[in-house]
Amino acid sequence: MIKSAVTISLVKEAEGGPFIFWHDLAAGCAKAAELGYDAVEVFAPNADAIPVDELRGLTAQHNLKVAAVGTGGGWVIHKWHLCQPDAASRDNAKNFIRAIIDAGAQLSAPAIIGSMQGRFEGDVSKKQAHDFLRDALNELGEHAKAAGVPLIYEPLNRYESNLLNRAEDTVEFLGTLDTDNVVILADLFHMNIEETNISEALRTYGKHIGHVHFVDSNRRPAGCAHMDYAPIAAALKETGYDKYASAEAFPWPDSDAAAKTTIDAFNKHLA
Ligand SMILES: [Mn+2]
Repeated sequence: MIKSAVTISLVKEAEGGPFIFWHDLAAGCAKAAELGYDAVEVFAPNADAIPVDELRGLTAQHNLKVAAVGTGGGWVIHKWHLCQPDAASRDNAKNFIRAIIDAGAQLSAPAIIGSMQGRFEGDVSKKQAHDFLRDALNELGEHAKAAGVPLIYEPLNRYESNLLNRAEDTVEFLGTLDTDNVVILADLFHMNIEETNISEALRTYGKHIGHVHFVDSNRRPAGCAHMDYAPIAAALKETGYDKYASAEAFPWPDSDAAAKTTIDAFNKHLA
């Protein structure tokens, strides 16, 4: 059975971004539980800002899980990523992610590498960047394995990264990793931009899918644009997907309405 989740951002610098709830874990968890969500996905500025004990208490109180934790603060706040030309910056990025893997693991929540993957540009060739990404995913994937959680890698659309945008390229790249602990985040917004056919791409990912960002084509909540969810739901169910569909979308028209719209779409298509 696919489970529902909703995002809570604690990152001041990310304001205006695609997260449903903002800056208040207690209020976000209470609303998520009231609407019937299974879990929350938490985006914090850094590992130390993930309040592990508070989250453990809130999720226990509301019978929720923590679906995943984001790592994008390293990019949004520090402009670090895994494909920068100098080793010191790449190490900063890896250390930042490693600490978030450890914090999330205390809540059984895997970390997501999205914007921290970076891009190739300047003196860094595409091949060099893929080598940097491969090394980082191998190292961090094994680190996550030792902590008891998978590591989630999120292919982004072409306007956010030029490393891996499409399912067929991503699956081929996954085949070159030494670790078996990296899973894919299928974000329907990114896929709508890049894929010829979203449900076919989900079948291409198949067993590699470890998390879904459940959102509409314009990054508003599911049900607010022209995404066709019936074939998407069919493809996910066909692959046996049983992890989270998480609302990572703009809080449109406001946080509470966005959370309600998404859980209604989840119950209609994915439950
Ligand atoms: Mn996403």
